[in-house]
Amino acid sequence: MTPRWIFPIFAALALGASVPAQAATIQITMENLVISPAEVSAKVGDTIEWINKDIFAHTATAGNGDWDVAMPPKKTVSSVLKKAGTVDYYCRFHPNMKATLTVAP
Ligand SMILES: [Cu+2]
Repeated sequence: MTPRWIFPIFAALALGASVPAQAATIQITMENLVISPAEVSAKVGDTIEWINKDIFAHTATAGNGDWDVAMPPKKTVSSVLKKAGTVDYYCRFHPNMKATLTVAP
């Protein structure tokens, strides 16, 4: 008889195998009205975890209109990068919050 714990391990391996090997998860934090790091380099297929540590909402809004991520207070939102290029982005509520995301193909 197969021990019960074997099945969750197989399930985890199967999930892991569906993610492309090189894809990374990069964290960008918004705290005290500052985006850090202010410059991030990533690749298409990478996941950005937008972490809002403030008690008010922020957005990460691409200056070129490509994307607009809304972060409720004290929440983390994930998005997957789909397009290569350098994008300057800002927070719609706090236009002084600015940063740059460079996405390689
Ligand atoms: Cu903001």
